[in-house]
Amino acid sequence: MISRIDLRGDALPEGGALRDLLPRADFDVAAALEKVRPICEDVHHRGDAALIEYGEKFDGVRLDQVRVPVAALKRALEELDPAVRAALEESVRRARIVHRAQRRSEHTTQVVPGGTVTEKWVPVDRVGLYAPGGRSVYPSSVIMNVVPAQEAGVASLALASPGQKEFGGLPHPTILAACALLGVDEVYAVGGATAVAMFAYGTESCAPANMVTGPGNIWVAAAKRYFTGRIGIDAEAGPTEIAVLADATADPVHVAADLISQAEHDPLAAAVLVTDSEELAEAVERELETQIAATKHVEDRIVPALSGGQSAIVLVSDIADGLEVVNAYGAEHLEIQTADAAALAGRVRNAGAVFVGPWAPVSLGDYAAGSNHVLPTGGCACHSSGLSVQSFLRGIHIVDYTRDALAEVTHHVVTLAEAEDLPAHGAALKARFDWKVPGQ
Ligand code: HSO
Ligand code: ZN
Repeated sequence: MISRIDLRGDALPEGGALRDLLPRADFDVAAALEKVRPICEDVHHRGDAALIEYGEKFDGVRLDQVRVPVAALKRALEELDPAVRAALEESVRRARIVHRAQRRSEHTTQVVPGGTVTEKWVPVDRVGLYAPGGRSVYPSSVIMNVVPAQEAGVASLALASPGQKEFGGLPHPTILAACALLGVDEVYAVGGATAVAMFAYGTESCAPANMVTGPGNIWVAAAKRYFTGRIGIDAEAGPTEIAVLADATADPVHVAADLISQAEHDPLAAAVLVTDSEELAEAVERELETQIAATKHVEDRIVPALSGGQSAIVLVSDIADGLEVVNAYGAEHLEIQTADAAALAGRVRNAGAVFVGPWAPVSLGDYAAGSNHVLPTGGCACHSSGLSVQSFLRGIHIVDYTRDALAEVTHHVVTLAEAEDLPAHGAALKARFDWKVPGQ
């Protein structure tokens, strides 16, 4: 079912050429952008009326108002299964521990006597979070977005999630319950690209946000791209990915289970095993067949994900080559299941998150490791990080110089301004002093 790519034998190609040999899902955000643009502009011009019309068209629900009443949030929490509530609470508790430790403190550097630069960290004023509906109702993702924003000190947080027919047009009750648990009471029954447009432009019911985060389908990714520059975004999240770097010591039962765990998300999800052991590859192939027979979401997601061009077993000559392959791939999630997993993990350069050894499966990170599960996909791990407190902060430099400190450096500023043919820049300093070129 899963294809093989054999990279044993010749030396591995370098960088980009190696990346081109590796599988990856086709996620064409640029094409989706053209379809999303008129919808976003419609929300801009017609506000809530457009949101209500699109809700009817795309989600099949006719709303009187897009804002979810606070009473509905409270009710959802009251009616939540107590075991689910306890698990969500534990997930929140662990995520808070990790994200609280990420908070940054203000730092002042004395550059010269009388001249300081202070770096101050200021949270974004207002953030819009998106939580998908349909196939992906993930209260855990609400936690992973809300906790870092709250720990960063974001004062205004709103969440949007598509209205669902079977819940009277409200978003899924576990999404509402997660919001109530986290103290988010501004929730909108709005889905997909229209939710991003609502947050970007604002409507009669919803004030505009400075930033939009949260997972979503290709339409959400396209809307985020459309508004980049106007608002901040976390990332254009693509289908989920797991790569496992494993040697002969790995347990094929664990490896197969972990590959299936992420294939379960989406027919476009990617599961990639990189190994130097043909025996392990064969055992994992057998295990995949056995375990798939006993799981859910088989035909609609797992089989297409594993047999799609985005998934593969990659055979390498040795684990050093395996490390090169996973670094070239830059997986959203990377598991290391080798004899020296911790040492190898320290040599990983490109991955959204690294899971070390047999007792740290990706599913742990999805729910309860304390780490964030909103991570860069599609190879973006080579330039971006997962969601964190830092994602919601802006660093502002505060420059404070005395007269003497400014006087001391004026000749350098004037020289550079003249070199750039910008004499007025230099004049702005000279105007403050009875200034002559030193030594003349
Ligand atoms: N693995 C997904 C997150 C998730 N898993 C939510 C379960 N629920 C992307 O990191
Ligand atoms: Zn997952």
